[in-house]
Amino acid sequence: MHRIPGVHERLEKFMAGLVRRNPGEPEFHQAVREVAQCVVPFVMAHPEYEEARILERLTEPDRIITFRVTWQDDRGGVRAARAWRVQFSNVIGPYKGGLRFHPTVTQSVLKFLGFEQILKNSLTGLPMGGAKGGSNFSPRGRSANEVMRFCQAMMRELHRHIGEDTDVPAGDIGVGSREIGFLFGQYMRLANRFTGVLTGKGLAFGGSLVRTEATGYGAVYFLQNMLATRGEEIAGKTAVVSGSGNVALYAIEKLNELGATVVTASDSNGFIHDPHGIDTERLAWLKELKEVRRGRVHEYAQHFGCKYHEKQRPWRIPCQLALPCATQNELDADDAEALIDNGLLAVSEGANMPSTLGAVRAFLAREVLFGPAKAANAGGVAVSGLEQSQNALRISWSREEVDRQLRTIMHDIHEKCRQDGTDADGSVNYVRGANIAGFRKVADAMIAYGIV
Ligand code: NDP
Ligand code: 2IT
Repeated sequence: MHRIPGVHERLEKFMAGLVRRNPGEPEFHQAVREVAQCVVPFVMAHPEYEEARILERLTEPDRIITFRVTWQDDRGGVRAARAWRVQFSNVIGPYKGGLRFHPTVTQSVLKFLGFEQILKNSLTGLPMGGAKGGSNFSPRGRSANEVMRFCQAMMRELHRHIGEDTDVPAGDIGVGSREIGFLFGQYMRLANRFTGVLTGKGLAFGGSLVRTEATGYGAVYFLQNMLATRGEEIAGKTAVVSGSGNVALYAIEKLNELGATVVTASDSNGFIHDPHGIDTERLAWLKELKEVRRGRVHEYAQHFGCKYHEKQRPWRIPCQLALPCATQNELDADDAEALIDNGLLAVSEGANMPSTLGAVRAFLAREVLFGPAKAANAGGVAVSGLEQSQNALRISWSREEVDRQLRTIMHDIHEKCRQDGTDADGSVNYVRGANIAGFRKVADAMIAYGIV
């Protein structure tokens, strides 16, 4: 990057301006810096992007809708939460991205997620813009009726801003098929229209086969593609996975199917270490625990007699494959060094921005195969895009057909990363590849539109 004179100054000047314009938003600054480190030299080498001020325009959301959600708990108490929809860019398609319900949700978190989503959606090759939304509402410990009332109250405002050709939300942390059902039911009641306005829907009302599995499966397909560049495969390897939600569970399922031994899973209270491996039978138990009983991961350790490490993360457990699938900044530079010292070969990010900038730097410096989130976890939104296509065509494709398309999309994303990320020595920097390939398509569309 330092080959072009003035790159460092241009990057720091750009970042200083961004930080000044967006005070108190550290996650957003972090996500933009990761992209800008790769894109600034590229932009400087392409005056048309520089003159059109693409990077400055792309880091300013089209709009942010903020609203209050008032709802009633089971005891009749009145509750108020804050909700957002960050409509970041619809340059290459209608706004698209998930909704997150978690007490840690802030405008900064949703801006980082919405910004990442622009480039991720671009990489899928499907016509989807970037957005994200959610609320600081905490679903933990709430009854199904409370969650339903919250979803209905949120949609009372959100329905004005979304539509199948405008903005199509989906799930993320704390928003799974149950919440999408509540949100969709309320949208229909308010709009009196049955359209593909949300993705991740139930199979009975327009959902796509393989959407539930898509993010986890896709992260493993991406990992397979990266390993193949070094003549390696998943079979026989030990994998460490964090999280125990939608992404983690189906990453574990696919890793098992391909012959890896997955030895960890976690939640925000700690992780379990099961040297036997979370095999098919144990995974079925874990899925029931998380998806049906909505229990905690420590119960797995009690049931199967393995170790539970309270308030710790799983990165000190030796492995060749690491898949962070819980949340942002869950893996720092020290964790990265520990993983590398223990023989790490590859990382595939199931979660969004799970590795800190220091961790990413460590992985790249030590030539670990590192699949960044916007490439590695794009399978989820890609199958959301396929759900939109099926809804528009009013048909449903088979499991085999959707899975085939998912594999092809992950393979193609890997190829795009290779094209834009191959260094002089032949190694691939997937961070640079993903950022530049994702950026170029959006930038070219912006140039075509003129000054808008
Ligand atoms: P879920 O709500 O299904 O699961 C989230 C998991 O992460 C849970 O195990 C949860 O534990 C843990 N977690 C959440 N917040 C924290 C936290 N602050 N600290 C530690 N652990 C935490 O969400 P998903 O599996 O859908 O999402 C996981 C990640 O994958 C997120 O980064 C999301 O943005 C990303 N992602 C999701 C996609 C999807 O299609 N669902 C698509 C692409 C990316 P606990 O129960 O204790 O909160
Ligand atoms: O981060 C993500 O890509 C998602 N949560 C999925 C978004 C979607 O629209 O399916």
